[in-house]
Amino acid sequence: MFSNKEEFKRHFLQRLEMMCGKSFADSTKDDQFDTLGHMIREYVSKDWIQTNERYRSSDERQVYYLSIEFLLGRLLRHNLMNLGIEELVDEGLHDLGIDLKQIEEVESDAGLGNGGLGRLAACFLDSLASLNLPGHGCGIRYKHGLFEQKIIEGYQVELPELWLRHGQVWEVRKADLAIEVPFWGDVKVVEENGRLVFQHTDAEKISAVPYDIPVVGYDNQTVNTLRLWSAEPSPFPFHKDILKYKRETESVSEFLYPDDTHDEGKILRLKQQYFLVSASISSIVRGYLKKHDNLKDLHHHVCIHINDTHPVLAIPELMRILMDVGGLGWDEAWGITTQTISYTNHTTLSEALETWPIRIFQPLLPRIYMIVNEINERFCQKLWQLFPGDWKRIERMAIIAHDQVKMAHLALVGSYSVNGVAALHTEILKKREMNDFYQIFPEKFNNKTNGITHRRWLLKSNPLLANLITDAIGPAWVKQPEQLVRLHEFQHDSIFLTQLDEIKRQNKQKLANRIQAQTGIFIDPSTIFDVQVKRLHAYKRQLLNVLHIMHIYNRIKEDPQYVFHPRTFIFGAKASPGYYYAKKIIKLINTVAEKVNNDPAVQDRLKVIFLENYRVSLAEEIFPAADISEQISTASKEASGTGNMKFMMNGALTVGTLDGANVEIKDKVGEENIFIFGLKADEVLHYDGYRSIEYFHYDKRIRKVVEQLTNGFFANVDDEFEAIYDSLLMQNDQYFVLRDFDSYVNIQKKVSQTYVNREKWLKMSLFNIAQSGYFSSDRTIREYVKDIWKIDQARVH
Ligand code: 4GP
Repeated sequence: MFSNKEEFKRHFLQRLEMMCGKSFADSTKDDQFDTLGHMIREYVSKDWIQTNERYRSSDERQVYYLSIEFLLGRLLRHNLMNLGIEELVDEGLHDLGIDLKQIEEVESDAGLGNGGLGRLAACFLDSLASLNLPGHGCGIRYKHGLFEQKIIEGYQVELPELWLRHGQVWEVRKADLAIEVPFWGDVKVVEENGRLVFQHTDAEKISAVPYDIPVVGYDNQTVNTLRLWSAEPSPFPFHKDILKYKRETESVSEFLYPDDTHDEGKILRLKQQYFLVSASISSIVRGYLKKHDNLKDLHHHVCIHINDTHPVLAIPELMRILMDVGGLGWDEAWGITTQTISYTNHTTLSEALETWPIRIFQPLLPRIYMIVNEINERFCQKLWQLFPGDWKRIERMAIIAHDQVKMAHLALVGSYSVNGVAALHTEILKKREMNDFYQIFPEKFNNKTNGITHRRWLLKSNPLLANLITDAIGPAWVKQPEQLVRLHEFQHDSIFLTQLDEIKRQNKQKLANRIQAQTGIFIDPSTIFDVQVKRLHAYKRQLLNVLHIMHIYNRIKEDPQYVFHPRTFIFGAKASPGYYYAKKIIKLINTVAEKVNNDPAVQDRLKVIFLENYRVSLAEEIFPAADISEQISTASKEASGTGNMKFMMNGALTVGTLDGANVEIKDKVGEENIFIFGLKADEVLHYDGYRSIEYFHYDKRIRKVVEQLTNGFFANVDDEFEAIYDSLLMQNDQYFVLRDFDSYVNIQKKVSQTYVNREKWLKMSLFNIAQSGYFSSDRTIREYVKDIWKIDQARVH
């Protein structure tokens, strides 16, 4: 297509005129992005076809990663980089008077996810392709990804996200591969050749149309596929009210996570889950049967990995296909299913453990319900044999109990591997949350500490640092991130440390410019950039951070001589639309910001910024500019965290509790290179007699900030923060914010003292970068391959 700059330019100009029907001189940035995007998509076609052919003709086990979320972000720069044509394209466009950076900004983020779980899936896709592994993503092509957040008068306002508004350059629609997914209706049992056959009759069918997105590996000609399913009306619907049918059908892939607080929402959510699973498994089986006569050996050739419980219906769906379509008996089908499906748990928070009322589940998915019921009966019989008479235990462990289907139990029973996402999290699953299951299936449990793709989160998003690293240790780290340890050689190299300092300063300046452009607020890059970016949730304790800011503000006001290194506190967070408390915290952050940023008494010393609409592309600008990474969840509550790894890789130092993967970050860098504070997980889990009111009474600093929530300190907000006040005092502070306050204030003092010792700080920062290779998702994926998926390992090493 093009192999040098001149060819690229020629093609680009030709293509632009043909595609847009206008001359180059008249073209807009959108036209230029579209043209370039399509060119690059076509550029990868040859490798894409070859990769697929290679997979088809090999006998290697294929991994299908089923996830209700894929938080991809933008793909243009990432693809150019992985293809090794970034420079060529950049220079070619430059010759034409186009700035690639500006073109990049035109691309919408593919925000098909809420947070960590969805971003992890996207990092895994990159690592699978870059490690040359047969790993395919299966998800839903939501018309609207995660809502767009606007902050209006300090409040979060949600607008529909419109990533498809200008079309999608990366996807290829494959209408000929559509699959019909049945809902509602009845199940008829008929006898055929002496065998009982189950027929799903009178079903309402929805057509699942695949859109394939290429997943380009780094410098290896491997192009994997992310297949996203879109819900469309079946081509030959028999329906009285065709418009209603169309509307209802399309709603299945309209929004990511529709509100599920009402039954209407619940049905839709469950529909989405079955839609994803049914379409994906039918397509997997269809591909498999092209090469094999029957399904008896499926598990030797296919792994289906379920990312949390949302796709857990893969278990009964595979059973259905093996039995009703493949003609296998229950035992054989069960043997195959339980050697095909593996499962990752991402949270122990009980509100996130999904259950579905039978009254919804059974009519919507009649055949699937029968199978789940049978799985449950057999499982309970097995439990009865193991624990005769122990009704309590059986009731606790049953898949169906109290009119509810428990999705996590189904996952635990029907998969061969269950993993947590950080060592501490897996231990908590084994010892507490899933202990009943661990007792009977100890061999299923294993840990896979999360990782992030260092290609997006360092090489792409922080080119200055990436270049410094490459100049120092050569380029091999890009393929072997563990080589970052070689940076330790530079611990005493003052020139290197100065360069590191200068790069951080430049990245901070860049972010400061963006903040000023966006909010009008001037930020001084010589202040400490102290950053907390993640979903807004009570357990993540953004509140602790805010109370600390209020405390610092009070200190400076009380004593203008108070020694405090100037800081800029930066937040980014979306709250679930229905999560009242989280939205109040956003309002609180913005109210504190308003007060602090406008008070001349603390000017130059304290700034608070809330960056609206936190998303992947914004994150890429934030991580390189951070000095401090706030990872302050109540210990035991954050399964792993992955932002913590992105900060570390970009040289920020962690202020954190011993929670999730923070524990492993601490193990890698040593206590002297991280700021740990607060209760430990065991202390939280076994805390005896916590009374938050005592902390309120006995600690003046706490009393003052908590009272400020409601005493008119913030003008014009009356009872705005009552819910927060109540959570701390009336509801006894479930997340131990007041309990950890003192410890947090102390560690923050230590941060300030350390920061002024530049040499020490830079050495700590370098130490973190050097140790961050372990947290590459390449390492994580290698572990999945070795312990869970057991794909031919020869290729991975
Ligand atoms: C998140 C966990 O909260 C986070 O600790 C973890 O790092 C991430 O998954 C990836 O494993 N969970 C979710 C969710 O995003 O929706 O449950």
